[in-house]
Amino acid sequence: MGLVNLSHVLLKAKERGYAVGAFNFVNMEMLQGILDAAVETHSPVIIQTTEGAIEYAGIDYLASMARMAAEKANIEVVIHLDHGKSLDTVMLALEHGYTSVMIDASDKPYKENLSLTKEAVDRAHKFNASVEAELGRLKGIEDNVNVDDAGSTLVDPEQAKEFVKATGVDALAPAIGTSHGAFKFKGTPRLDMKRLELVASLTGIPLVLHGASSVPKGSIEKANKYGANIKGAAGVPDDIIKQAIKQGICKVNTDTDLRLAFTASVREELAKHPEEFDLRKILGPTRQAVKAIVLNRIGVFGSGNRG
Ligand code: TD3
Ligand code: ZN
Repeated sequence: MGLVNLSHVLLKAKERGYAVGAFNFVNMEMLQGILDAAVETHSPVIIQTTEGAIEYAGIDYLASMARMAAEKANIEVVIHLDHGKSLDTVMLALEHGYTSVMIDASDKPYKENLSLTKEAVDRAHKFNASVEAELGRLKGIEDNVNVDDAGSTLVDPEQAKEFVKATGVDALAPAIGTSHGAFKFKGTPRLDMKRLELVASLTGIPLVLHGASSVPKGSIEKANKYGANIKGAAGVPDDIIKQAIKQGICKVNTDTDLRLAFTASVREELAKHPEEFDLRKILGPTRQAVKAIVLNRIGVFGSGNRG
């Protein structure tokens, strides 16, 4: 109960065949919406912040809100650094009580990724924190960086085996065809499940699916109805997520779905109540909209009553 590290929740998930949701937050309403859903369903939960979120809100605010939320929740909560790009950010997160960090050197040459990850593992394990790394590279808007087709590659399973052995990393994010953001597929959504299965069997550690948002039609329609202009959005369907969980995915990252629900709700509240300027009246329903997304995701991941 309360604050635990990533291995603690993922090893159980791997053994029992479900995944734990990792949800990004940048403010109090998002954090509360996520936690409310996890507590209500007795689900373990991973709350995560990117470097961009830390730049936006300040790590003191984010870490103290997250620690307080974890301590008072009667479920297992992991506080995770998402896409940490340097050892400096990793150390900053560890010093602020994060129980898990991602070192994402997937844009660097393989050898450099390996040595940075190994160093992050040595440092994080001294704090009893876990480490996630990435091999291959996802397309899309990743935090503040846009990775195009040419910059993206899928994971090499044999390399993954060697990487995991050499670094002692606790969890691995293999690029298998997802991308960050709201525009993941042009045609039929497809992931490289064979590659995923191979990585799972060759590495034996819990795997992480990035760029996993489902991009719900309801959020897009609501946003567009109240003034947004979002066209051609497509996410990962729930049945593909379930298949990926069967094949070794134990942590599923969701950010875009929360952003879409949040902004669609704000648009709706402002449009429906043009006289309103009490923030609580606008952001109260918005917090509920975030919660509804997380409740749905927990249902898909099968993590309810495992907290
Ligand atoms: O790491 N993340 C979240 C942060 C970057 C993108 O917003 C994910 O893998 C989730 O990606 P998404 O865009 O599918 O929610
Ligand atoms: Zn990601």
